[in-house]
Amino acid sequence: MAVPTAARATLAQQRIETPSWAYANSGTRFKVFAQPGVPRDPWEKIADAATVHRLTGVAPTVALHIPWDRVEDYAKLSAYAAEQGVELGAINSNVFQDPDYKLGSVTNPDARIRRKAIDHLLECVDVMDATGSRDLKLWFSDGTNYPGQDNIRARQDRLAEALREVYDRLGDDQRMLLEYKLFEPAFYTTDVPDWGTSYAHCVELGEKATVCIDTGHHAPGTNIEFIVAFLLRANKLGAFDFNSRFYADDDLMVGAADPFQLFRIMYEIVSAGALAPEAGIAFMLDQCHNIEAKIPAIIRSVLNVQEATAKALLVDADALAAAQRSGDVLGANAVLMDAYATDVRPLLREVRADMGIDPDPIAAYHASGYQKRIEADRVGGTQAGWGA
Ligand code: PSV
Ligand code: MN
Ligand code: MN
Repeated sequence: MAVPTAARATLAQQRIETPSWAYANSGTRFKVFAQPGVPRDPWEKIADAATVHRLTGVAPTVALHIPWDRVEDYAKLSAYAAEQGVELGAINSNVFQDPDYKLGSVTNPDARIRRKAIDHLLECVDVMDATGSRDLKLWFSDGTNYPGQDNIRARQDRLAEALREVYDRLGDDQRMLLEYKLFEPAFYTTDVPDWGTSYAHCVELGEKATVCIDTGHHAPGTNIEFIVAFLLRANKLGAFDFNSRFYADDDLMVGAADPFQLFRIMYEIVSAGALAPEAGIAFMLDQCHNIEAKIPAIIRSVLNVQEATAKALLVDADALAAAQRSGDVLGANAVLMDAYATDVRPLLREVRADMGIDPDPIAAYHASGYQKRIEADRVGGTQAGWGA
C-alpha cells in the first residue's frame, strides 16, 4: 500500500500526553507491587515523561494530578519541565479519596462538603494559571449504593451548580474536560455515568466545557467509535483517556486488549480531520502499570496509539466513499479491513528515522542505561495514590 507523504508528516506531528501517575507505584485494592527506581516526587515523574518523549518524539506533555503532584511552586515545576523538554498538560482534580467524600463530593447532600470539593476544583484552576495548562480534567466518583439513598435529581442539580461555579472561574484559554464512568466506586447510581450525561452538562455550561472519553469507562460491548463520531459532530469531544479494559476500569496499556477498537476510534478521528493539535482534542493516556516495567509500558502504549493512527491514515478515503455511495457493503468493509491488516511498523520506523530518533524506542530505552540509573539513584518511590 502506497503511503502518502502527508501521512508521514501527520504521524511525525502526532501528540500523545502521558500521565504522571503512570510512572509511580500503583496496584489493585489488594496489593501495590513496588518497583525499584520509580519516581519519588513530581520532578522525577516529569524526568521519566521527558525520557518517553525523547525516545518517541510524540509525547511532549505530561498530565499532573492534584494532590498527588502538589508542590510549593508550580511555575518552578513548569520551568523544570521545559528544561527537560516537555510541558505540563492537563490538571487532574481529585475529589475521590478524602473520607469526607464518602457520600459524594460536589453532589454530597451536605453543603459544607460540597464547598470543600468545589474549593479543591478552584485550586486546580489556580494551578493551571501557574503551569499554563489549558485543561482541567474532572472525574467524579460521586454516586449512591442503594435505592433511596439520595435524591437522584437533586444530585444532578448540585452537580450543575458546582460545575457552573468552576466553569465561570476558567480563563479565556482554559477548558473543562468532564469525564464519565459507568460505575465504581458507586454501584447503584453514578452521577456522571455516561457520555450523554457529560454532554448534557457540557452543553449547558458553554463552549469551554467538553467531554473526555476514557476508553475503559464503558459497559462491555459499547460502541465507543459511535460516541466519538457523535461528539465530533457536536463539537463536544475534548479529550481521550486511553487505556484497555478486559473487565472493568482495568487501566491496562491502550491497544493491548482490543487494537481493532483503537483503530476504529482513530479512524473516526482521522476521517473528521481531528488529529492535528489545532483541532483541540487531547490524546492522553490514563493507565497504571502494576506488574510490568513502567517506562517501557508507557512507550509501548504510545507506539500502540501510533500504529492505530497509521492504519487509520492508510484507509483509502476515495475508495471507501465510492463503496458507501454505491451501497457496496462488503467493498466498504474491505477498504477498512485492508488498512487495518497493513503492517505499519516499517512505516513508523521510517518516520522515526526521519525525525532523528531511534526507530525502535523500546530497544533504545533498554540500551540507554536510564533504568539502571534511576534504580541506583531513587530509593523509596511513591505510590501513585490509589490501590493501597
Ligand atoms: C479513576 O477511574 C480514574 O482512572 C479516572 O479515569 C481519572 O481520569 C483518573 O482516575 C485520574 O484521576
Ligand atoms: Mn480517566
Ligand atoms: Mn479510570
